Amino acid sequence: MRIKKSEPILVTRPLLPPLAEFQVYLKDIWKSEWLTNNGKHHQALEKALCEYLGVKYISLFSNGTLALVTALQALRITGEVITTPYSFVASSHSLWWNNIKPVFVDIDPVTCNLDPEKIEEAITPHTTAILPVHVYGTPCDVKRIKKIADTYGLKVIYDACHTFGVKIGGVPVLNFGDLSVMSFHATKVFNTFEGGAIVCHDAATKKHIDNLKNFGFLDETVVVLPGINAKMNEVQAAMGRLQLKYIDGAIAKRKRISERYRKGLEGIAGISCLKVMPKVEYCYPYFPILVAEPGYGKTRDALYEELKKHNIFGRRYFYPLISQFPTYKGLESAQPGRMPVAERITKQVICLPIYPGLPGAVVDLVAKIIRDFAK
Ligand code: T4K
Repeated sequence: MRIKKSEPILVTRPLLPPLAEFQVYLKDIWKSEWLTNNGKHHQALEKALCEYLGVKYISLFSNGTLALVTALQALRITGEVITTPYSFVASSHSLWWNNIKPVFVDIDPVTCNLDPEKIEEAITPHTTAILPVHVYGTPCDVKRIKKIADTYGLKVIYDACHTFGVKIGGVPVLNFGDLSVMSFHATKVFNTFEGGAIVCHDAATKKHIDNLKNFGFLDETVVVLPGINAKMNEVQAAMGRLQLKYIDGAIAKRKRISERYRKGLEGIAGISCLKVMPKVEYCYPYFPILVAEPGYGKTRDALYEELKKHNIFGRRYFYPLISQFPTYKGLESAQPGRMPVAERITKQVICLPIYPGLPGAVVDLVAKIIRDFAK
């Protein structure tokens, strides 16, 4: 199979339901003349998501970053927060926007998530919370993180932006931690163009979060908090409602693509895929591979460029590490050599294209290019 120059294969493409079905929603929104501020589609999506995801309370947001910023506000987190350097920058930027100092801790080489073994030694009298990320949708070691948090009286806010509908032993991963934050960006498994959410476990917290995302308004004339505007609008919410109709099929297709990659890449020296964890139901948002130069014979960046020559645009999520960006690199916890696992993996990773419409033949071709380039 050859890929036409005019049709690059991108790392991800949005889930787009049939336009005609979306137009039905748009007509309804036009007719109602209600565009935002907790409209009927917003309310319906919150209800539908609670049912689909198996969570009690959800507050929709205009994007995942504002949801992260607001989650930290909601729990009044201050001082230092332990987090991972191996994520999208928004995870740490949410701390910066709250004037909180991120303390970076190394990751586990199997899951690429915050290593629970290394959390305790990073706790100081200023630590108030842990902000782990379920990277690539692989759940963190939620039980051990809870134990540490309980021992030291810390809050846990999960960045669950990659974990749509993920379950561990049948339990939704979103039910762990004090709060979980989701992203419904166009590139995610489930999208509302831009969008996000906070999952919480009680009605009072949801009310507090809803106030925070709406300027702090309690009613027409009472403002109880210095809230922000982070509301999801009706067009976004309608897109979410429609996505739910197609989401199971989309995740099933992602699963098939993931399995096809694993098979196609089997036995290539120096190329490894992330381990499939037992009892986990995944949503397959990304398909990362690690390129170990000594075994493979070529560097990660050489393979990345080779794929581009074939019109295949993987992405090096997450390179560089967040701790290597100018905003953070002066921090003590960010110093080179402090996080050897993250420092290695960030130089080895390429996320290969994965999205529901990706043809199986392209998956086979990508695997073949990777195999042939090693020779
Ligand atoms: N925490 C974590 C762990 C996250 O991964 C993210 C977001 C957040 C927090 C923050 O949530 P949000 O505030 O974004 O809701 C993309 C996304 O913009 C970002 O949402 C995502 N993580 C991150 C991992 O990836 P870029 O800068 O790589 O996006 P971009 O524009 O280069 O697009 C990536 C690929 O997708 C390209 O190959 C093009 C393709 N694409 C993109 C868009 C926007 C499409 O085919 N259609 C599209 O509409 O950040």
